[in-house]
Amino acid sequence: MPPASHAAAPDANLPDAAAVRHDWRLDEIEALFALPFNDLLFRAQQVHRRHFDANAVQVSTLLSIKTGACPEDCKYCPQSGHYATGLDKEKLLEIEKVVEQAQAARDAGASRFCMGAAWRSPRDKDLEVVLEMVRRVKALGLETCMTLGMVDTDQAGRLAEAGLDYYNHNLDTSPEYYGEIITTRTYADRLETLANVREAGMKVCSGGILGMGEAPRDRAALLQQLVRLDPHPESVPINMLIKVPGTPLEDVEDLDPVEFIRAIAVARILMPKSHVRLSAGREQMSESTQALAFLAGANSIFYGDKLLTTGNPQAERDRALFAKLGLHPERRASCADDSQAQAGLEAAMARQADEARAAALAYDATEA
Ligand code: SAM
Ligand code: DTB
Ligand code: SF4
Repeated sequence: MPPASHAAAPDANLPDAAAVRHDWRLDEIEALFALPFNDLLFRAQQVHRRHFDANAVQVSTLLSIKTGACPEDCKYCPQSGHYATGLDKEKLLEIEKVVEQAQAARDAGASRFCMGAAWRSPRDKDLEVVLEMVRRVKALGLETCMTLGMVDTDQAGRLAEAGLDYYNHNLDTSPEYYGEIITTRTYADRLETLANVREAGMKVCSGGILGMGEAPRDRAALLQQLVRLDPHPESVPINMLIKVPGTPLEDVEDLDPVEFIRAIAVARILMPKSHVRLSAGREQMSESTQALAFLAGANSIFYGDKLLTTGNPQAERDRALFAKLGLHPERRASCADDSQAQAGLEAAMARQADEARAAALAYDATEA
């Protein structure tokens, strides 16, 4: 596993075919989706290499700080109070518990800590606690991200003031399909929250979920909506639906992994400078599909055994995958110097790669 010091810089000599645009038409986006798979991936790789080290992956860890009993009716969500998913609901976690988890995530090598709450929007008394969580997690040297539902301008301003780096709020699907999935808040509400986050000066994390029974056109229309945001979201999570028993989408038909990879590649082409996150659904995905996602331009993951309430690949499995693919964790832009944690993850990965090489050599020797 090459450590980050061997990282290749973005290649400025590659053609800048996909200059940053916000006016992509739906037919143009659909034409990208319709390209032969190899052509699409080649184009996405070129864009990717123009702007990023193609072997670096940003690593975030998630924690649910308030679980379940959500008043919203998002049909995909195990935390909605409208569906019987057998989830144990929990009150807002204590600040010390959050700090403890953030420290563990940092020590395991995460560079960003994302905290999620099952709220329609935060209440004032909750926000006070959450602001303190931001300050404390940031003091550990981690980037901070929160997803708390809708926020108004005042709430966004206070979060920004506390030092929150990113706010996650997903558009989830196309405007046309949206009403099939959520009825308790509108698409316009979501766009307003994103505008409030941007105005407060925070970085925007916004993406969606694929595999909810949407049509190919809806996937193109979701990406078109994201592209219209100016500037583009810095982080674009692409989730594959996790079909949780008890939710209305538990039996929806599987999305073909090739279609999922196409969406990642198109997102990469449309939003050349954004981090595209291969988000929920990795535990159910083969290593080959994940490898294709990285080839298509995904360059961020959630790392750690749990997402909010569902499973994620074991950290050890991810380290092995990174070693197998020669990927390395991306360093934080604001922290060019060695952070202990990054060094820790790189060291763990390097060890794993050495072990794999040693095992291969031993095998060769017995064959000879
Ligand atoms: N309650 C807040 C909100 O919805 O704005 C924040 C937490 S919510 C769980 C964050 C995101 O997780 C959702 O917008 C959705 O995109 C994603 N998500 C939830 N359940 C999912 C599932 N079963 N599969 C994939 N993604 C899911
Ligand atoms: C995002 O787009 N995906 C993450 C994060 N943002 C908050 C959440 C995925 C949740 C998957 C279902 C669960 O674990 O409850
Ligand atoms: Fe609530 Fe967020 Fe789940 Fe929707 S996605 S039900 S808002 S926790």
